[in-house]
Amino acid sequence: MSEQVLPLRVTRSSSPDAVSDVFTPEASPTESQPSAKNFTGGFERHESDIFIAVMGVTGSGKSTLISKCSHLEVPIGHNLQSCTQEVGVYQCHIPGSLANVYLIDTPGFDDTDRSDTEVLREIATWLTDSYVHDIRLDGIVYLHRIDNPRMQGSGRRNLLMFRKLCGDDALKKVVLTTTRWDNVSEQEGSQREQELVTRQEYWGHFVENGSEVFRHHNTQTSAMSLIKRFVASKTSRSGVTLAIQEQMVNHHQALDQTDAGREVQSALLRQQKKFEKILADAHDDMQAALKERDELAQELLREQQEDMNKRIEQINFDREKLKADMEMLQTEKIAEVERKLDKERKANAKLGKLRDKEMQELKKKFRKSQGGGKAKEEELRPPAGWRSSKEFSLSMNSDRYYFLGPNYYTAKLKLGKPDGEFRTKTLPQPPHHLPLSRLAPLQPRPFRLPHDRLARPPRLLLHAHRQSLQVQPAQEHPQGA
Ligand SMILES: Nc1nc2c(ncn2[C@@H]2O[C@H](COP(=O)(O)OP(=O)(O)O)[C@@H](O)[C@H]2O)c(=O)[nH]1
Ligand SMILES: [Mg+2]
Repeated sequence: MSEQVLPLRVTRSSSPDAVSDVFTPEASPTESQPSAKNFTGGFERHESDIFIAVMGVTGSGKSTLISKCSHLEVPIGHNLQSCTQEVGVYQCHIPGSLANVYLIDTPGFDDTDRSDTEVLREIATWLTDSYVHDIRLDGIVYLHRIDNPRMQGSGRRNLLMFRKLCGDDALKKVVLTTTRWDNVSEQEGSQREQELVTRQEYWGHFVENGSEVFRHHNTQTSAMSLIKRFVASKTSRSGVTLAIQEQMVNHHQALDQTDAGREVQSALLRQQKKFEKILADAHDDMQAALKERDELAQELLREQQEDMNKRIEQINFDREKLKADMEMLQTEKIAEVERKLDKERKANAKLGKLRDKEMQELKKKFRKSQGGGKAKEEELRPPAGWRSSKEFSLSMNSDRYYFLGPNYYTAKLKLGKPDGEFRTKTLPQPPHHLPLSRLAPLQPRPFRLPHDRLARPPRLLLHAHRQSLQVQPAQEHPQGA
């Protein structure tokens, strides 16, 4: 076993009223000690902790479900591309329960962006590493879109991979959950659900082995009632061991020897055979094209051969990657995270230098403009291209406020308290530090305020260097928000 431990991204939940409610501790792989705390965002492990993996096809609603339970920003895909590339752990509180629930977001198989080998490696790395640190899953939610008329392609592939990852013993902890009921009629949905449950090759086998079926209606209540099932059935012995954990951790098998790994391996071999056949045919066709001096055909066949060779090369690469055992998976993951952190550190350092330079220039400008010591307000005006001082304002829309202020100002919000006093609150800074001239298309940044505690409209104070400017909030919704 490696002495290092994976720096996993864990997102903690907090009150929905919090101004800035997401934080992702960045444990350095070299600093952190091997401990189950790495899987719980630094929290102490408790017997009552509940770990639930959320799996299913890309777009089935895994991240949406998790964000409904945790009130956290979970990257959600709004086009065909997937968002969840890595396993992410999200902590949530269940009202009326003292248990900490950790929901584990996972990438789906048969994805447009990643090969099944990569996805399996990612999931296997998390499952084996957590298992080694004594974390057992208390449940697995498998999501399926009920508006999918047929179980084909990605749906079948994911279900098969899911079954191989779990093994039959773990199926009693699975809740097969359908999403997107808003896209089908009750009758249509019920028919499909019935078909899923009765057909052996779909969910029949799962249900026979103790899996439950649940309809998720894309509301928070529905999401909570799904999670509460696991809370209710939690006992000190309710955690399960998945087949892949048993095979890789307890039996020291390499990924390509596990059931899930074998499945990916045989799919790769099927593809390889197909490509080799195309290559052989292209070779014969090329002989004929050469004989007939057909240059266009030769050109097209060459392109096809190149394409097939590349694909076969990729398959060989993927097959090699499947040969990893648990230690190799972890070592390579740590190296990957270190590379990413290093890249981020370099980018931040570059950004910092750029910002310092701009700050120096701004300071110089201010000093010059202050002449006899009296500040000129022009310097604080928005740069050219900004329409009016409204952009320096808060805009109110129910309990959401949009801060459109420029990055170089420390924005402090004055909240009127019922006793007539003000209390100031520092607003979260926009994430990027850009020069003022490039700020015009700044994204509105929504945040929440304790509405009931506001006696009068808030005022925004912008401090820039030694000058400050007070702006009253605009009452309307900002453009584009
Ligand atoms: N209409 C509808 N859309 C949904 C539902 N659940 C998720 N979505 C949308 O489906 C898309 C993909 O969801 P996401 O949670 O990223 O799926 P993931 O890839 O499984 O994590 C997003 O645009 C969601 O807003 C649902 O029950 N009904
Ligand atoms: Mg996702």
